[in-house]
Amino acid sequence: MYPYYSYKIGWTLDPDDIAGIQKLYGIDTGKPDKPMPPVTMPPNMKCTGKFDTIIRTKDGSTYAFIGTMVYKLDGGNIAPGFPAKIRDIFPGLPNDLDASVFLEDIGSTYIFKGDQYYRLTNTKMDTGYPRHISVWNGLPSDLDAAFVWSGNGRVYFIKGDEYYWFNRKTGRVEDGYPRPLTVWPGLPSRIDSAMQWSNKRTYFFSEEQYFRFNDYLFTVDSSYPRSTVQYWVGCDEKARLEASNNVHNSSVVRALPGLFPILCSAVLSLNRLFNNIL
Ligand SMILES: [Ca+2]
Repeated sequence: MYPYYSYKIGWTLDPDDIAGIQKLYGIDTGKPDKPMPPVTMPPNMKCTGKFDTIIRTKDGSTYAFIGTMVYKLDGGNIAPGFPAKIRDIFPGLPNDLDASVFLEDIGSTYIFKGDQYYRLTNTKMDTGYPRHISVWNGLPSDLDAAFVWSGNGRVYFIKGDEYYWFNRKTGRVEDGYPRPLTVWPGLPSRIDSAMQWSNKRTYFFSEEQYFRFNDYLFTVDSSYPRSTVQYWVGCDEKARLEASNNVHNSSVVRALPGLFPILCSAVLSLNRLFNNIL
């Protein structure tokens, strides 16, 4: 892998480059990537995209928490029975959560509030929780967000305008942290929630907007921020049409024969092509 590429006729990528691209974007199947389509809120619910925190669970589900309520985002629609009270879906979990992170290798979801944290397997609280946040040696209480960055697999926590790398091997916050959030180009000064989604991309949520991070260019993708309400909560028809157009555009690009090897030889252009796909 090199920091810079220029295109030459007949030149091909090294195998590790191709493997890295396919890890991020998947192997080309000739089919369009499926964007996250807008979902429909019940007519009696207020439409808001400001999440306290958003998580994934071992069974592949995605949940967004807002105050006392939780939304399950299932296959592009709100799952039957949602939005629902947190206490009804996640027994023992409090309202107004701070931050959360899913550790895929052990299948556990960790949720933080104040100076306490909770460990869950899917929606079920594991025995012996909550515990004090001091178990996470070096982390402060009252966190804002947490995530596993898809670029290196490390666990990061955000509080205010600073972030922490929690080193899972040593069991403590790494020396030299916290560092300023400005290290992550393109992110706003305040993050409400963050998540590595099932597509292995890392998303940051701030107020009513969200940002998708480009792990190769190490900055926010150029067509972001976008409206969380439109693309994740899905309250208006405009967003639905835009998502539909993105599927169509992706189909046209992917249908060109032999295009994928050429795209592999121009990594920066490839990333731009994905800018319109959620
Ligand atoms: Ca938060």
